[in-house]
Amino acid sequence: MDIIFATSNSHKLNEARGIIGDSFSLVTPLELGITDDIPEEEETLEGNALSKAQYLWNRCGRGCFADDTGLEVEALGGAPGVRSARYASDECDSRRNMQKLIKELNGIQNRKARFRTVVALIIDGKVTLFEGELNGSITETPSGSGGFGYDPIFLPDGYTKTLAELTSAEKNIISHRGIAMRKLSDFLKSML
Ligand code: ITT
Repeated sequence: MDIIFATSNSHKLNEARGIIGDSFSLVTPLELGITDDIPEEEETLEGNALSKAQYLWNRCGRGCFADDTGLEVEALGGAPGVRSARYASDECDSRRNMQKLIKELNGIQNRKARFRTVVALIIDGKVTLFEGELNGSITETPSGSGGFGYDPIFLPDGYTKTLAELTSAEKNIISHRGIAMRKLSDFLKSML
């Protein structure tokens, strides 16, 4: 079964293929020749995931899903949250985002954080949401070269390595996106 994953983030696509790629063939908007900048202007992860999936559904009328993920830092009242991609600037620069976060947490003892992913699926016009989260803490310096985004400064609870020091398979087992995507995969399989 073909399903469209409404993302322009190749790291996410690789992660999703590693999780549900055995059972479903994931196609991106770009692979379908759609180069539109899909809007992401809502105030919640749910709202953004839904608006991205809805955009694709309106454009193609084919089964599709989108995810929106945010890093929520307890001492910062849940920031950067829904603004994780553009925390430091509009350029979505991961290195600058991490630098800003480390600076904001300078001298703060409570470094608790969580990644939260919301996936919105639309099949036959019907919407279903799935969620996953990963608890951990923000390190004082980046470490590791795997993953993407904030992975080098995120230490999952119970681990001594950052997400960027884990293999992609290890990250997928515990990650926010891994959890949400496995729920999506189980749901899709139940429809076959
Ligand atoms: P699409 O909207 O095209 O899917 P995006 O990069 O904008 O891609 P999100 O809005 O979901 O993706 O994610 C916001 C940011 O959160 C993203 O740019 C990363 O900096 C960060 N992020 C998301 N998932 C992450 C993960 O698994 N590990 C580390 N950082 C992550």
